[in-house]
Amino acid sequence: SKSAELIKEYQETGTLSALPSGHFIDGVFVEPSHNRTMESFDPGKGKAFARFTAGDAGDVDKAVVSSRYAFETVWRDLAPVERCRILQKAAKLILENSDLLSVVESLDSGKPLQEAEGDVRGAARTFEYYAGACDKLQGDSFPLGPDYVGYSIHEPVGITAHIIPWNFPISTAARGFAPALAAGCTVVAKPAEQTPFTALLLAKILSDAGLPNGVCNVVTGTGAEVGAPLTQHPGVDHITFTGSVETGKRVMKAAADDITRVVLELGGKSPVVVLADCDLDQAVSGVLGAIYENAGQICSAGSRLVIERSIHAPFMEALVQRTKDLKLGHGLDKPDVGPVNSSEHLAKIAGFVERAKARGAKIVAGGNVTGVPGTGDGWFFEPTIVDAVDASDELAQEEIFGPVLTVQIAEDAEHALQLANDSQYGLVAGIYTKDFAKAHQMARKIDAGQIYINEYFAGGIEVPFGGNKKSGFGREKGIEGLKSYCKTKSVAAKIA
Ligand code: TXE
Repeated sequence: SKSAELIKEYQETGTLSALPSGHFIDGVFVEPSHNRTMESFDPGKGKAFARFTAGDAGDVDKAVVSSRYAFETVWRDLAPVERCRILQKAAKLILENSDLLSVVESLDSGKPLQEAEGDVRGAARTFEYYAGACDKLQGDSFPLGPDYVGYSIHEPVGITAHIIPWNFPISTAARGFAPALAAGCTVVAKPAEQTPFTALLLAKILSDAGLPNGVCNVVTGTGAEVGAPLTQHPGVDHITFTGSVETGKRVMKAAADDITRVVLELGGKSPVVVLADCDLDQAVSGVLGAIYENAGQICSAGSRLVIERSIHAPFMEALVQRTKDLKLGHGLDKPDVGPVNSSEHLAKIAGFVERAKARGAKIVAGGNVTGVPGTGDGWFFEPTIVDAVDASDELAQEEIFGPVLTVQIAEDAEHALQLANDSQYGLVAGIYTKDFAKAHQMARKIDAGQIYINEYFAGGIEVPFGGNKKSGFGREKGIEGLKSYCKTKSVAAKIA
């Protein structure tokens, strides 16, 4: 298969010839204003495998100018059905290029290849979903009586900036680009400096699908040199940011200067509430996937297990056993759990666990930085469980963003609800119980943007996604995600 060929090429040469170089501006790959590059690393080996362009404010400006011109001269006023056809074609081309996209995504982020393949299928599905929405952005008409006509239309907000993190590079790009383009907006994106390549490949695929030049631009580089000038650029009308709370605050402050619209998708410390009457096997599998998928580097990871005391012992026995059975490995070897994304991030995760050990924490699985034979100095952390953690402990309050599960024991369902809500974050929550009335009552009372009942990560692009409290605001995905890229204009006319 194509994947096997690509993996062979990487093993033999230490890089991939299909990697793009330069920024993608105005429909082509262009060299930067200053010829500087940065290294991108294979987290599974802890080794650089490619260089990419380190842009600056000058590159950002070119991309914004290109995006503005494309918006005003072609994309804004194109018939919605034409936008629909281009996005449909994009979905098809993403699937046709899925081997390349998946291998690059796995290599660059470290995530297991099978997870990267799922992300690429999800990206195609995102374009398919929003393709179908282009020509259904209907307004309302207003009953003003016989002497008036009143109606509303949804206009595109304009030039949209997308700041993308390293944990879901292609998924986050697709989740922002597709609704923005469907609404008639143009795009300037900055991928994370750890994972620049799939956003560039996606921009080229969109161009091949028929997207006019300048409608989707990608500028690579650091947060300080590219991200900050992009969020400060007066030509940008809307910012979609996914990342840390600290950077989110900076983005919001930059947006305030020009009253630029902003959607912030920040961190989480999401609870998985397991009640005594759950299906035990279903809940164990759910908790396992919630924390170890992408090595726990998911904003919506289920990083706190909140479990009723009466089933704590049998549940933990099963969970610890299955955690110990997980195989770590290089992403391209399709392990159960891959490396974490960077050496700095590995040190941050280890710091949380080392401090917990010093406080006498009950570590019942994992707990250490580790190696995988044949991977050199890859950045691996053992799948880890810390039991019986107090709600005030930093392990229960701070986002670790790694394969570390914090267990909090609840006396009953009421206490579980209280623990679930005891957080500065409010992104998602999981509930496992066979009692559906109880599940829905709890769903109403948990302060989070989305609730999963009996299947963590249930639902797809159809379901709005976003946070409460410090997890941010604004919603992506679903029709609500599309509306974020629209501004409503109402028209009222006297006709008599
Ligand atoms: O995030 P940053 P980092 C959390 C997670 C992680 C921590 C730090 O806990 O350990 O954040 O990760 C760009 N103006 N999440 O340092 O800085 C940056 O280049 C504009 C949660 O990677 O938020 C990158 O493209 N942009 C999370 C993006 O912001 C700036 C995903 C995210 O990086 C910028 C990632 C600036 N001043 C980390 N500075 C989630 N919600 O899923 C940086 N950037």
